[in-house]
Amino acid sequence: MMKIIGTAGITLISVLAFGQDSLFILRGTWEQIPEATEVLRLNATSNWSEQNAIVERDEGVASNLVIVNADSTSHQWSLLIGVNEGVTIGPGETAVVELPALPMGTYRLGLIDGEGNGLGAHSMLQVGLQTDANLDLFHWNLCDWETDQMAAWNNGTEPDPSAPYVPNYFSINEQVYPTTLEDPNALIDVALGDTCWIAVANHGKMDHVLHFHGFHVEVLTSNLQPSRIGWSKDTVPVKTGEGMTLQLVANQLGTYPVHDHNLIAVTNAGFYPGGMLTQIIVNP
Ligand SMILES: [Cu+2]
Repeated sequence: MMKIIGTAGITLISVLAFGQDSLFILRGTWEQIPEATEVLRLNATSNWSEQNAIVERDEGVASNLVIVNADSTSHQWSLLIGVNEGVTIGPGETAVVELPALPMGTYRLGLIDGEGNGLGAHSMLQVGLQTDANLDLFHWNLCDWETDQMAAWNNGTEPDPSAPYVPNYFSINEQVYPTTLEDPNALIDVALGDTCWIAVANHGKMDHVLHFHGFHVEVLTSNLQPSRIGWSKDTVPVKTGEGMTLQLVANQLGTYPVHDHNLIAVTNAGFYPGGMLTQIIVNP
């Protein structure tokens, strides 16, 4: 383990080789959800952002990732959630973890300790999705949140595991509608005839069933439902823990909603419209 100050040189060198190369575990406030006091995020720099940073890698190439735990408590990091075991990183410590060579796809990474996961420090690894400059690439980190559980973590207690799970917020890239429309990664804004890819990761406890108005999307990759690769549907279930890559061909003009088909997931604290709702805008 190295001290934080020791990572500067490593970060500088490896940024040249791989692009986004460090993630900082940071604690801060989340303006989107008034009931949430402090949350945790994976940020690209030591500056706080309420949106988790994504990591991009080339297909089939192993690499390193530097994780800086700038939080005051210990966390457990997993570079491929559900595949690799966690690495414990103490407060103020830095770990260099190796990312294996992977096939093209969208993968989850982040904290797997109760507090780290419950307060939202999780994001996606995009492998081999940046290859074509003509392709528009978007990403949706999906999550559901129960603010009572988050308050428990903030008070230093564990949420009651036997209590019913009643999430009251639903987000895309840590934004809830209508703010999703201000996020250039969540809002699909393309030109007629464009082909775009959408990297989707479900970090929540619920499955999220995405309903596209106006378009059928094709499943290009999926870690939990590989039998659905190649399917072209207007409704796509994204299971809890899943990473999926979708292809959308913008073959008609207009503005179309896309949203979780669970009605509770298109509300903010019970008020419609909100939550996991964004738009596809196809321009002439
Ligand atoms: Cu719909």
